Amino acid sequence: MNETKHTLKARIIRGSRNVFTLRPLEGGGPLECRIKGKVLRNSEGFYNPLAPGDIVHAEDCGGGRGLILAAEERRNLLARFNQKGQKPQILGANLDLVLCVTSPASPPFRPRFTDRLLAQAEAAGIAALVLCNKYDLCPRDLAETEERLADYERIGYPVLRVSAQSGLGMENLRADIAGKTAILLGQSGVGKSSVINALHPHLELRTGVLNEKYDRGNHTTTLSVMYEFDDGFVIDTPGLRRMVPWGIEKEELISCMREFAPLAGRCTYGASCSHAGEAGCRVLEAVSAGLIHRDRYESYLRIRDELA
Ligand SMILES: Nc1nc2c(ncn2[C@@H]2O[C@H](COP(=O)(O)OP(=O)(O)O)[C@@H](O)[C@H]2O)c(=O)[nH]1
Ligand SMILES: [Mg+2]
Ligand SMILES: [Zn+2]
Repeated sequence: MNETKHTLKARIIRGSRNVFTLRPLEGGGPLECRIKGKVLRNSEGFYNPLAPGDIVHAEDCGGGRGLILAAEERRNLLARFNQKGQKPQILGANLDLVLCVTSPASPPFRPRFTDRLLAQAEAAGIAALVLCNKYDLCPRDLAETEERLADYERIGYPVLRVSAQSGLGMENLRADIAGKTAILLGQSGVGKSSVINALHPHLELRTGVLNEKYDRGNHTTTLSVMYEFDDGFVIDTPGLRRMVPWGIEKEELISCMREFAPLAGRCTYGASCSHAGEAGCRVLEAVSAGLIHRDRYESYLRIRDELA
């Protein structure tokens, strides 16, 4: 009888590869948990068995400690291929929105990183938007940034131009993530943690890339952390330097790139076209006609090269 009393449902809010912090769904203090037994269903083959947003059943052992008994089926998950671990790493689970964070400078604008994030979000079936932070900076190349941001809008992604530093656009962001579980992704230094601080100053998250350099090689710095608010959840992902997509078949890639997707199967060589130079390729025609941005096409080729 006592046993059922101590079993609860909880949300993963952070974790390494074997110790996790859970928040009981019915509220109350967090629990530090390990997994009972060796493996969890739904988690085999991953670098990390659980990620923020996962819902688990746990046993409260008292003193703020517990044991994870089982994980619920995920509605969706966002992962990348962890090259060091040679396994897919779950960045977040049960997500409503992927915020692909970028900056016009410091670090330099890298739209191809954003393309990878967007493709992974499409593959996972999760809504995504482009969040251009540091919009207070006025670099010489803002024109280049704007040209690509406009293209993201053209192909159907919402784009938010914000500054965590000046507060520009933060109210729009607040409105877009209200009531949702959102994940912030982007290369190191674009301001993911700063954006969360700007939304919720009391959190005082560590910011700056120096820490990440210092912590290089430390597993915990490469794993996600969820922040809980009255009006939703936000997941921060520290230390993302590379974004190698995972779980996409080569032939499926064009379906994960929005403006390419309608052309799937329409080339002369049908589904076997690699869109890399074949005659009668609708994708190449669309690039020539300006319907697919050359940079996005370059992203396509590079991602495709990395897919198994
Ligand atoms: N000028 C400017 N700097 C920012 C802005 N947001 C963040 N930064 C700075 O960029 C650096 C990296 O920010 P951080 O939040 O740690 O980036 P993260 O690695 O993506 O989490 C820090 O030095 C921040 O102070 C912004 O909107 N404008
Ligand atoms: Mg950070
Ligand atoms: Zn083709």
